[in-house]
Amino acid sequence: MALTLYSHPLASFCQKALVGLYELDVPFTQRVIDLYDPTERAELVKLWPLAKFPVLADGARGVAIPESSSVLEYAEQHYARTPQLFPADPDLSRETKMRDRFYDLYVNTPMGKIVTDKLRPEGKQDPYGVDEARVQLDTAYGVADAWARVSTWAAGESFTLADCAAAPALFYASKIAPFGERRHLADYYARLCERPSVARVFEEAKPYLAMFPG
Ligand SMILES: N[C@@H](CCC(=O)N[C@@H](CS)C(=O)NCC(=O)O)C(=O)O
Repeated sequence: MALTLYSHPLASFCQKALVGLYELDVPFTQRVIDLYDPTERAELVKLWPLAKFPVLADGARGVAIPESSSVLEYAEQHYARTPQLFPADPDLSRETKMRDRFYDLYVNTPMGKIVTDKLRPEGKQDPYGVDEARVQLDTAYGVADAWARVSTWAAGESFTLADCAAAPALFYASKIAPFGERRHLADYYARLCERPSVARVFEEAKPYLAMFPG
């Protein structure tokens, strides 16, 4: 097996893939890509012209898989000993995929909008877009809080793909928009932080955290 994950320890979607790969206990090599380095960026672009990571390259099968959810689906299908992140039950499977989308699109994405606005050149900020993102994030917190009131994990009683998405999204989101009165969400986040795969990913990000503009 020759799996290589093109990623960066600080990048939230890469952290999602890392949590899942650690959960699955799939051996892989991490190729850390500095997107500001033209040579390293070109290496990623060769695999995925959109220059987004994570990308999982499988030398044995000659494929490169972009998109964090697809990376984990591929790893589970081809290399996991038992299905873990993708429930077999059709209803639970659909719910897991929906909640994975939810954490990517309504927590991670607005969080990214708020954070990256700080990196824009002077005069190029988008305060209206940031306000919209803050409203969306707050609404999403309400939804996640209601889910966490009745479920141990993001989509039921087992740790799934949706938790891989939730962990880094909530990690960064909580730094720029605290959970406040959302007690169930805060408890869920605390459970995530105690999960060994998540704790490992957050620990690996620590040396880079000074670069986080939030
Ligand atoms: N939908 C993609 C999102 C990937 C993504 O946006 N990754 C970020 C890092 S967290 C990235 O590559 N950013 C670099 C850029 O946008 O230039 C996924 O799930 O993998």
